[in-house]
Amino acid sequence: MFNESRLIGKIALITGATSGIGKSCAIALAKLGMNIIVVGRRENLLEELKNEIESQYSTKVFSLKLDVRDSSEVFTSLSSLPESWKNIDVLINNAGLALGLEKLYLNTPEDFSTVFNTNVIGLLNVTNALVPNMIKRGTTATIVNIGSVAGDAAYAGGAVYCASKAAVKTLSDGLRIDLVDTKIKVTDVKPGLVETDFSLVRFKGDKARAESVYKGIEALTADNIAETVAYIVNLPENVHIAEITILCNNQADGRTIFKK
Ligand code: NDP
Ligand code: 8X3
Repeated sequence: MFNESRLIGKIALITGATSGIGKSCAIALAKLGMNIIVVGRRENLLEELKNEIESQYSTKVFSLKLDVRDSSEVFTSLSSLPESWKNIDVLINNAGLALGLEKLYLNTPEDFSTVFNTNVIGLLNVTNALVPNMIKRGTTATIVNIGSVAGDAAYAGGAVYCASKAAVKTLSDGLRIDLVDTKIKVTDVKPGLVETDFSLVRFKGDKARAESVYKGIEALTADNIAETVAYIVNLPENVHIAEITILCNNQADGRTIFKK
């Protein structure tokens, strides 16, 4: 990790900041001196995080209750940010989820729509609402999309989620190409198993089933991912990481895990 922050006073917007990886990213970037716009649907958790960060670090937090699936809400909210919060230097597209671990043909339309509308359409909504102003400003900016090793290959029962994360990889690659004549960098961060509320959400509140995912293996933590994200956004201007895969020990890829 660098000793010095290049990011003091700059602004990061993080989607899905109410828990897990997004929350850890908010804290890690605040530690680097960034002002943070935290986005999520659970307003009370956004307010708690704002208080936690502002009481510990000399940075400001703007809390924005937003459902990333709702295009008009996203464009309206992001275009009406206060003047001092408009110039976003770092975007972390993190909001996302899986629902169920069923055979593809058993996924309900409600569930597969929610997964695609959050992981893919939500990422597009937020990105397209912010990138034009990043280009107009002409300054260095970084977009980090939280993909997954699940996007590299399908696994049993995970096809819908895996396809959504494959889309995140392709959108990241395409955006990097479309921004090649700018100072905007695009990185796809692909974690393996990270112990967060992810499995609790996937299994719709079944705590025992969610906990069993992380038994017999020391999974990554949200902080492990946030440290890597902080490293990426704090790199010198000429260094552009296209993609990074982060696994815990005893995980080899999205499908190969050894548990004790
Ligand atoms: P969490 O369930 O802890 O966090 C998910 C976050 O996404 C929450 O803050 C939630 O906020 C937000 N979110 C979900 N839907 C919406 C929405 N419609 N609008 C706005 N925010 C939304 O899980 P993780 O931290 O693990 O997940 C973060 C990202 O990391 C996801 O994209 C996930 O796919 C990815 N990932 C996770 C891995 C893991 O093993 N945990 C591995 C690889 C990638 P709220 O409910 O308040 O809206
Ligand atoms: C989340 C990790 O292994 O549950 O992207 O697909 S996994």
